[in-house]
Amino acid sequence: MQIIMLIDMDYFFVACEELRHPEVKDKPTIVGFDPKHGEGRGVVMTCNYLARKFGIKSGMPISQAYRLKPDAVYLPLDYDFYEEKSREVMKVVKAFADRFEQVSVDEAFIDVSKKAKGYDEAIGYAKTIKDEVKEKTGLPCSIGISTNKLMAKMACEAGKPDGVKLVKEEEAKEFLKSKELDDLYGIGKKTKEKLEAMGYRTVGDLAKANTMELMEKFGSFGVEIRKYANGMDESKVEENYEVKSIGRETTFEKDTTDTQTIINAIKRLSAEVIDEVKSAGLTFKVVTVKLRYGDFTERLKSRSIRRSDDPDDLISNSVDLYLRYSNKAKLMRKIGVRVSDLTKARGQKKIGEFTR
Ligand code: DCP
Ligand code: CA
Ligand code: CA
Repeated sequence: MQIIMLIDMDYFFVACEELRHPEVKDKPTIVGFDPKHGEGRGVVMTCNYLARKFGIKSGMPISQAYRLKPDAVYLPLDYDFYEEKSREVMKVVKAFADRFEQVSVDEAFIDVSKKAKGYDEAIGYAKTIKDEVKEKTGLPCSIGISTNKLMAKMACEAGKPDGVKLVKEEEAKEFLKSKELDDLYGIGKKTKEKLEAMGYRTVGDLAKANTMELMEKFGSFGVEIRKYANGMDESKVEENYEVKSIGRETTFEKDTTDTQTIINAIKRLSAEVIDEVKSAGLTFKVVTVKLRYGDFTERLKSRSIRRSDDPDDLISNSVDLYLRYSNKAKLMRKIGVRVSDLTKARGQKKIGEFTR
């Protein structure tokens, strides 16, 4: 029997902030854009569980969060710091794994079939991992345990926060039955709407759905989600190496301070980046702009956004990063646009070999 675990950090960005601002620990706390007393634009990246009690959640406009809880603690995003913590966490987790696959900044699957024999041992092993992560990094996580990746992920969600949750193979169908369609891994908003239009309401309905009908509507993806609905997933935990990125840069013919010239270049570079992202079937989560001036000083500015493969998201965020952080008085020599934290559009695998 395979034993697969998913380790996912709890309220990750805010948990990282707690390490250096212990005073926010007992307060509803949000990492995201500046709320500017309710006038701010942009979104909540994440918040702690205290803030979630007020209805605040990831992806919500920061102005809405502010209306819900104006006296919460609002902290700006420091992606470099979270990545550093992420690396520490992953190093700890990896040491416990037979096979290790990081799937996002705060999440990794491990195959521990050789290290933990049977469910009882697996629970003890997961607790050890959880304690070790906490001890070495100071950060809380949750761990889902099952016999495949899908169910490990679903178990982890159910065990949050600060939980270790096992779903045995024989419990999988029952466990999934009453879940909402978009609670199931692989099903987003659009697929959910289509399934609902076909008369399916819950994951249990989908599990019994007519395969031919799903094929007609969704092709092989239909067969795949029906398997998921039955708790089945044959994908392996695949070793991966490092976070890769896709980027383009250009050097201006003549160093320039002209905003419009620079914005046009950003648009062109973004379009090229998106072409490559799409042809590889990927989505991205982090946008980085590189500004190199005539005096060879350089600025790199990054932002984490809602996962996307949309050119408009890339253009608006990279233009905004440029407008916010460039020194307009200096001549610009070179500009670059890069996306990272790449994931397969319909999977959640992090992809290697696309750096340029
Ligand atoms: N994140 C983001 N934008 C989103 C959602 C999340 O930038 N729309 C970031 C902030 C999160 C991190 O990614 O801290 C991990 O996302 P998770 O979905 O795992 O959420 P959290 O770790 O914040 O909370 P949970 O305890 O529910 O896992
Ligand atoms: Ca998390
Ligand atoms: Ca996560």
